[in-house]
Amino acid sequence: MSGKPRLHYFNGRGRMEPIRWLLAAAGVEFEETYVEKKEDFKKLQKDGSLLFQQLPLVEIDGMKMVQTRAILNYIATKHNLYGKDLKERALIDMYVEGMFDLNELLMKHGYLPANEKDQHFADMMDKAENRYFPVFEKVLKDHGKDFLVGNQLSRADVQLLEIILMAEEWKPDVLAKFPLLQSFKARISNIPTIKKFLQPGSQRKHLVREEEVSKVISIFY
Ligand code: GSN
Repeated sequence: MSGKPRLHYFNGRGRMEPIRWLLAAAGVEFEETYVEKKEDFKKLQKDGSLLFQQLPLVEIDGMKMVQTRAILNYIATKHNLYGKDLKERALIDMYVEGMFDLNELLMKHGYLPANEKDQHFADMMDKAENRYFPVFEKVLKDHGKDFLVGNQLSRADVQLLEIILMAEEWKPDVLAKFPLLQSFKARISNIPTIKKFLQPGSQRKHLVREEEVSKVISIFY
C-alpha cells in the first residue's frame, strides 16, 4: 500500500490547484512539499524527479507523475470521476479542455504587469461570459440534470466549480446571466468533500497576492 499522494509545487494555485481540487473532491488526503525558492526547484530537476524538468510533480501510488493533465486523468480514472463509457469520457474531455483554456486566462491575470491588466481582463471576462459559461449553461438546460455529464459527479463538475469561483473573484456578478450555473454552483459546493475543501483552513490556495508574484516568478525564471 502506498501512502498519501505528495504534491510538489509552490504554495499557491497555478497548475497544481485543479489537482488539489480533484483529490479533495475524491476524498483523498494529500501532503504537500512547497518549492519555496529556485534552489528547491533546481534540486528536483537535478535528482531526476522531473521527467521534463517542470512542475507540478505528484508522487502517487509509487509513481512520480508530471504533466497536469496526465495527473488529473489518473486521479479521475482511479476515483471514477471520468464518465462511465468512452463517449461520456469524450464529452468530459471536451468540456475540461475548454475549462483549461479559460483557467489559463484566469490564472495568468494575477501575474500580469499593470499596463497589461485592463486589456487582459476585458478579454478574459468576454470569454467567460460569451464563450465558455454559455456552453455549460446550455448543457445543463438541454439535459435538465444535476451534473454536466451522465448524471453523476465527474471531474468536469469539479473543475467547473473551481473556475466559476475563480471568475467570481475577479467579477462577483459573472454568473448573473446564468441561472442554471448559479444553482449548479450551490449544488456542487454542497457535496460533503467539496464543502469541506471550501472551508477556511483547507489545502485550497488563495488568489495570488501582488507581493507574491515576484517570488513565484523567481522560482522558475
Ligand atoms: O501541464 C503541465 O504540467 C506542463 N504541460 C507545463 C508545466 C509548466 O509549465 N510548469 C512550469 C511551472 S508551473 N507554471 O506555469 C515550469 O516548471 N516551468 C519551468 C520550465 O522550465 O518550463
